[in-house]
Amino acid sequence: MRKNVIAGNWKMNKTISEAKEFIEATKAKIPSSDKAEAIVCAPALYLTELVKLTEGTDLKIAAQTMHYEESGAFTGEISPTALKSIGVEYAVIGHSERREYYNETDESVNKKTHAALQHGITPIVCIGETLEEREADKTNEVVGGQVEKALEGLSAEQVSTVILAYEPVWAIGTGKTATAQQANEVCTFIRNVVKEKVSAEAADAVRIQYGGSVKPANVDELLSESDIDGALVGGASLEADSFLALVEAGA
Ligand code: G2H
Repeated sequence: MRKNVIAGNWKMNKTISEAKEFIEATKAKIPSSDKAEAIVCAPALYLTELVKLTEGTDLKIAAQTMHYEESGAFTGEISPTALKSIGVEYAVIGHSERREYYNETDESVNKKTHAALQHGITPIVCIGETLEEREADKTNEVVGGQVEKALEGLSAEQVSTVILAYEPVWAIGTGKTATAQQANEVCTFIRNVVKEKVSAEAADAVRIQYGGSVKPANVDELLSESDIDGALVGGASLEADSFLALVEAGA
């Protein structure tokens, strides 16, 4: 049985006091991690402090992106080594906003996925099609290509530990959620790509989240689908009560 992963992606929101307040309000209420994994993807600036605040709890802290090199002249970037040194265990890689605004490519996503795994960081690898691509009937082609490239060169064992996040770009922050059936259809397709390109065991083990306007009102339906193993949530993860409701739904 795959364990659900509920991850709140705060994006570029919250001050440090708001971030700490949220963690204090939620950390003791997270169900034990053998039921579901609960993660907050926080702005990089707060990671050190939030990791310390959540020590010994079932709430985990993730970076929203990272570089693939261990160190070097990359002004403003954060390395996997640095993340590991402060105890960060997860990193979002290739979110569509980073693909759109910061030149993230399938190639850099692949390098970052390798780097994360080499440093013991679980990558949450985002994939998803635009509205234009969906309307042109290219969803499988686009998403399949992204999955294949992201996982290129990884062993089946490594792929088993990756978290994939299917986020149709047209459903992000727009209030338009894919229906549970639409979302599951693509997640099933993704699992089949992993089966074909990697192994049946890896396909069975890999967790696939859905993301895009997930909220307490629609999370149960999404999580009841056979190939959806959690959610990557932006807007609805910013309030403590709403985040806790989402985590409860996944547990
Ligand atoms: C998709 C999602 C979180 P939202 O980006 O990754 O955001 O839930 O606001 O659509």
